[in-house]
Amino acid sequence: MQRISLTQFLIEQQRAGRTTADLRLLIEVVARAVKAISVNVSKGALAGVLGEAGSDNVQGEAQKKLDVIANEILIQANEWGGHLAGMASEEVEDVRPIPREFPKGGYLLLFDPLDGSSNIDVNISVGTIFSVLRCPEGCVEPVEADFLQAGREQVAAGYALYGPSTQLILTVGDGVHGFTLDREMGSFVYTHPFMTVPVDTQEFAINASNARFWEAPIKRYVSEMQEGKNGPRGRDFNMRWVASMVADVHRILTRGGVFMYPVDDKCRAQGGKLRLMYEANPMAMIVEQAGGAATTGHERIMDIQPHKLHQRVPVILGSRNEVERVSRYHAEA
Ligand code: P6P
Repeated sequence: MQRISLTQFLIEQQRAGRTTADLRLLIEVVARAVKAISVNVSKGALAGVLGEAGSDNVQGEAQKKLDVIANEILIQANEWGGHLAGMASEEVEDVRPIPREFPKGGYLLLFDPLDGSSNIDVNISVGTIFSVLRCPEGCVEPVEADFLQAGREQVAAGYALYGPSTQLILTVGDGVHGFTLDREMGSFVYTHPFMTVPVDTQEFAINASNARFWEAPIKRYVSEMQEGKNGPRGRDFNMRWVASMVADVHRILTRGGVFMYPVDDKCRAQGGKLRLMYEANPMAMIVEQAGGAATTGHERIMDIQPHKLHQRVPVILGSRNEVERVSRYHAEA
């Protein structure tokens, strides 16, 4: 089989008018950065990159050394890239406009540099999530307000999964495409064209230790799945929870499922657990482009008008028929 590289794929997308040269080159810079992150993640204990960094991020979460390393790799790679007007990171309080003296482009890049990093020290898959928006016309030094665009405005979204193999999953608005890192060649090879989420599933993903905090629709939905063929669903289900959104979403993209991090009594004050701009929105774009659905239980995630950069939202995404069922239960409550 002829091997197609990420570069060739992106050039084809550009020839078909689905990306601009600037967006193609931006994605290539991000791909190079995630290769460098993959090298650091895979070294583990050999490179002294495990454990705590001794600092907290803007979320008040203790940073792992690899959180800081991944964040620095992405910022340094993209600062010089010449395709961006600004960046925003889960790890950094404020947005980062590209300095005046640096080459600039017309896009805004948002990212969670190392999602699921609590799994690093136990050698479980983690990932990088990114989202690309257009910089508003005439904006030279973007401020936070310029980033606060609904998820439907995204021009590209993707994630890297640092698992048994390193994969890059990408959409530029024409389906979802997967690439696998060939470590010997140092290049991403196009291995998964047009990934789709099956509309039905046997699997659900939720942190069941929060059950006592859930709202009634989620309690109803999960208990029906736990009742299996003895209950109203008439069939058995399985549960998975990696506590690494990228790993859970990738499994769902590969074989179906429904991922839930709903609002509950524990996280209601923050609006939810997961962050809208660089977790929920990019994953929502990917899942919708793959034929799935992504809601808060009440509304489509990509229709939410953000009001702050690090805003949190409830997330229910995956196999369309299951996400719609959860939404129905919310409407009936
Ligand atoms: P919990 C990782 O910290 C993360 O942001 C997502 O990757 C993951 O799905 C979720 O939080 C796990 O949360 O409460 O199960 O630890």
